[in-house]
Order: sequence, then C-alpha cells, then structure tokens
Amino acid sequence: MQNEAVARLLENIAAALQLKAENIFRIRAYEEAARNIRFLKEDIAENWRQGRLTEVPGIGTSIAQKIGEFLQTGKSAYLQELCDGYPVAFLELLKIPGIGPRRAKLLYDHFHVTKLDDLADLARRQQIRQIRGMGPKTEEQLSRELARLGQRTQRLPLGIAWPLAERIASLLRNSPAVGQAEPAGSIRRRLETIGDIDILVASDRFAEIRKLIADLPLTKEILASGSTKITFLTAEDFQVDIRIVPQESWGAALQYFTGSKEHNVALRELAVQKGYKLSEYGIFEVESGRKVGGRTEAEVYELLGLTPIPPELREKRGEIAAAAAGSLPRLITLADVKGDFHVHSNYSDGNSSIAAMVESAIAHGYQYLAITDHSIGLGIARGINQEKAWRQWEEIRRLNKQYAPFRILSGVELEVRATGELDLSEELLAGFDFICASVHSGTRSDAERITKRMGSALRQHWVHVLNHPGGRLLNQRPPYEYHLDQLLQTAKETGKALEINGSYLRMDLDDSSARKAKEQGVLLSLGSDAHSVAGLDAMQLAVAIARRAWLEPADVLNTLPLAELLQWLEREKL
Ligand code: DGT
Ligand code: CA
Ligand code: CA
Ligand code: ZN
Repeated sequence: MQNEAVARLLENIAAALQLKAENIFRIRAYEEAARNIRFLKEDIAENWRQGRLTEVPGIGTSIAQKIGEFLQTGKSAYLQELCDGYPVAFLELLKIPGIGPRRAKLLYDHFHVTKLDDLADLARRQQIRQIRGMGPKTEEQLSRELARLGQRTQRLPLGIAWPLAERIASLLRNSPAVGQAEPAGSIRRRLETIGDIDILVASDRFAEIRKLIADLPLTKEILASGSTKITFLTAEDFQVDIRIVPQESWGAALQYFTGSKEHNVALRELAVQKGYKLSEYGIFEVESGRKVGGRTEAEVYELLGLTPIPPELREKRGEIAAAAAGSLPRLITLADVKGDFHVHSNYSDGNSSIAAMVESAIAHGYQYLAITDHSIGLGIARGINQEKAWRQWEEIRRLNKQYAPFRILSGVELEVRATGELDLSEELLAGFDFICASVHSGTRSDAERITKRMGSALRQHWVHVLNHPGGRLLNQRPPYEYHLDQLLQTAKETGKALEINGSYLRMDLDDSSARKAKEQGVLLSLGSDAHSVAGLDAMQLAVAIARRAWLEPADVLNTLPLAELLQWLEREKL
C-alpha cells in the first residue's frame, strides 16, 4: 500500500511550491489531494494501474500525472525541479514555524542541514547567530520551536488510523478462515489520536491468518507472532496488533481489547463485588468456576447489572455509575445530523463548485448545507468580498430552486480581527443566512487577549457559531492558551454555538472541552470543514468527538430539522 508514500510526496510538493511563492490555491490543492489519499479505502497504486486516478476526489490530470511518475519510478522530476538543487529532505526545515523559504535556504547553504535534530544541536551551540540576519533572538525562537516539534507525539490522528484499520479488518473478513474482525482499542473508542492499531479476529485457524497477514500488500514486516497475537508494521510504519480469539469468547475479548485500561480495571472490580471473575476469555462465577457469559459484549455488561456502555464513553469518566443507574446519555449518531455547517467551495480555497458540494451533502442524507467560504480577511486573495457575496447569493438562490426541498444556506467564515472586529461590513453580513467566525492569525497572543477576542466575536450580532475554538492542529500546533470557562460563559449568555470541527488535524473542540460546554448548557455545532466533496465525510470525526463528549442530539444545533433550524437562525438575528 503506497497511499502514505504518495500522500507524503504531494505534501512535499506543496511545501516545495512555497519555495516558489506559488499561488496558495495550487498549494492547497496538493495538500487536499494528500489528505484525500489518506482517507482513501483502496490502494492508490491499484487506482493508477486501472487508469482511475482522476476519480479520486481532488486529483486532476496534473496531480495524477505526478503520482503516476512517482509510482512508476519512485521519484518525481517535478519535485526535484521545484527544489531548485536543494535535496528533498531540505523541505523538512519548512516545517519549523517561523522558518520560511528564505531562512530555510540560508540555513541549508550555511550548514547543509536537513535533520531537525542537527539544527537543534547547532542552535544549542549558538552557531545559528553566525548567519547574517539571524541574531540570538531568532536562534532562541528556533530552539523553542524545535523543542516543541520534538515533543510532538508520534500518535496517529484518528482520521488516518481509522480508515486504515477498517480496511485491514475488511481484508481479514474476506478470508474464509475468519468469523468476525473488528478494530478495537483506542480506534473503537474514537480517541483523537492512536498509539497502535488493534484488530480483533474470531477464528481458530491461526496459521492461515498469519499467512494472510504476511501476504497483505500493506504489510512491511511481521514483528512478533504468538498463537493468539500477531504484531506487524505497515508500509507506513504504523504498528498493528491482531488478536485472535475463539468465537465463543468474542464478546469478552472485544470488551477487553477495546479498553480503556482504566475502564477495564473498574469493570473487573465491579465483577469481583458481584461474585464474578471477568477476563478476555469470558465472565465466570467465582464460586463454581462456571462460565456464564462472554459471547457478546452486551452480555458482559448486562451480567454486571449495567446497560451496555458505548465504546466512546469507556474512559472511566463516570460511565459505569451512569450505566448502573440506567442514566447513560442517548448519544448522537451520524444519522441525527441533518446538515453540515462548515464547508468551502471554489469561492475561496475549496476545490469544488457550490453545486458539487450540495450534491455531496444530499448524498450524505442531509436536509441543508451552509456554504461558508472564507472572507477576504484571511489574506486569501479569493476570499468573499462584497462583489463575491452578491454573486454567491445569486447562485444559491438559483440552486435552491433547482435542489428544493434541500436548502442551501448562504454563509461565510469570517475572520475575527485582533481587535475582535469582523472583517465584513454590517450591511453585507445582514444578507447571509449563516455566519461563523474564526480566529486564524495572531494565535500566540496571551490567554486573556485571545479569550476576549473570541468572546467579542460571539457578541457580534450576526455571528451564529464560533469555529474551532481551541485552535490546535494535531501534531503541529498546540491549542491556544485560552480561558475555556470564560468562553463558555459568553457562549451561554449570547446563546451562540461553539463548533466541533471534524477536519482530521483539528478535531476541535476536543472531547473534554465539548463535554464541559454541554454541562454548562452551551450549544454545539458540527462541521466537516470540507474543502472538497470527499471532505464532507469528516463529519464522522466531528460525531466521534461529540459522542466522546457525551452529547445527545439536543445538544447539537445541526440535529434540528430544517424548519426549526430556520427559526433558530432568524431568532438569533433579532
Ligand atoms: P493506544 O494504542 O495508546 O492509542 O491505546 P489503546 O487503548 O488502544 O491501548 P493498547 O493498544 O495498549 O491496548 C488495547 C486495549 O487492550 C486497551 O485499551 C485495553 C487492553 N489492555 C491492554 N493492556 C492491558 C493491561 O495491561 N490491562 C488491562 N486491563 N487492559 C489492557
Ligand atoms: Ca491501540
Ligand atoms: Ca495495541
Ligand atoms: Zn473553514
């Protein structure tokens, strides 16, 4: 499976295009294609062999050609050329916040470094300040950023690990030797990042399964194999644990290997209190040693006097007491979501037309969709200004007739300026159906200031939702330091909603902040932040966070049916 390698190639091209100060839309197109390939269930090389690369969302003929060359030769002449005589590894330097093309080239020219560790070493030895124009202050900042990069966890974002795990499970299920196969561990609990991939298999034909795994195209190396467990590395160096159990202990094993460890410990203590012994093999009566259950997971919970607990809640955060009291929440599901509140089209940095996004939304079973392109403030030349707003309204009016009763909401994703002001005029804002606001810049200011800034956006009359309030990018940028309680207070006072953004690198609000929001009576809103038709699938990740946050349909704005939503939007405008 070369998907990860191809995704990295496209990311490198995107980085290299920065060297050329290329148009932001070209850069975004490569990044978007990389993201889509990570989400792809099939093998990209297979698509290529069948001449179907351009059927992958976000891949046009030009990107397809570059992928083809890479799959054929293992290299990319285009990437080499973009790098201008610099080695591809040099692009690593561009990952350091604050290091743009000019500084990256300076650093490379001076030291021939490509490894971040080596650069950190140079900074420690105060060598960087020798370069003209890079004084001690820059050196210090570089050290700080490098240290932060070094602390990055190697955990995989759920949005990458989950589709991969589903793919492996479905390959296993295809084998006659396998009864059932399901992802377990943190993937099944939908934790935002994943340490390793766990897959549970029901079978009594171990040797066949081992052979099957050894033969999978995505297997790079089998690290260990005992009679109940096979650990292997994928081509992208992700670790996968396969556990093989007999069908009759499937439920107990699934419960055990789903975790979390803390949840399991608490559950076993409860079992002991009730005169049972619980293990991955089943649930046993202590006195008689007799096995009383374990075929299904529900059976395990029910024997302990509990309502079955959804995997997303199994974090020892009160779920066992709630299950004992019969007061578990009725968690939101994807089917409860009636529309998407955060998508981009080719009016700003998305790569599809509004009509294409609408058709995708209809295919997702939605009743409505808010088109929320960036406003001009982001410094994206093609953002929404007055002229484009008028054009968007006109187009949406026309499409609404065509797609009725489906409803397209004209929207915009506003920039919240450092002063807390919005970047479009009041008269213009009055013309939109749906308005969300985001902080995208100046995110390193102090907690006081950034909380105020977000709060003042919520207080703006026209704003309905504050987007991705935490501001983090998984493995890239920590969340802002901000005062959550204060923000929740403002959201509650104003009746506005906070977004749970499902984009796989954001996953923001995170689960514990969203749960706090619910407890404070703050409304949440779910958005995919799609930049292409395939991007709407990220709603699954937003729902995953919502479930981990114990949210019920009533806690989420976009579970409202269309008519009620329109009333809510009108009321907020008054
Ligand atoms: P991860 O991989 O760090 O994202 O998190 P998990 O939860 O997938 O952890 P992992 O892969 O170490 O183990 C998978 C599940 O197996 C875990 O959630 C619970 C169960 N498990 C593993 N080791 C132990 C253990 O020592 N005690 C108990 N009670 N359960 C364990
Ligand atoms: Ca795991
Ligand atoms: Ca594991
Ligand atoms: Zn957005």
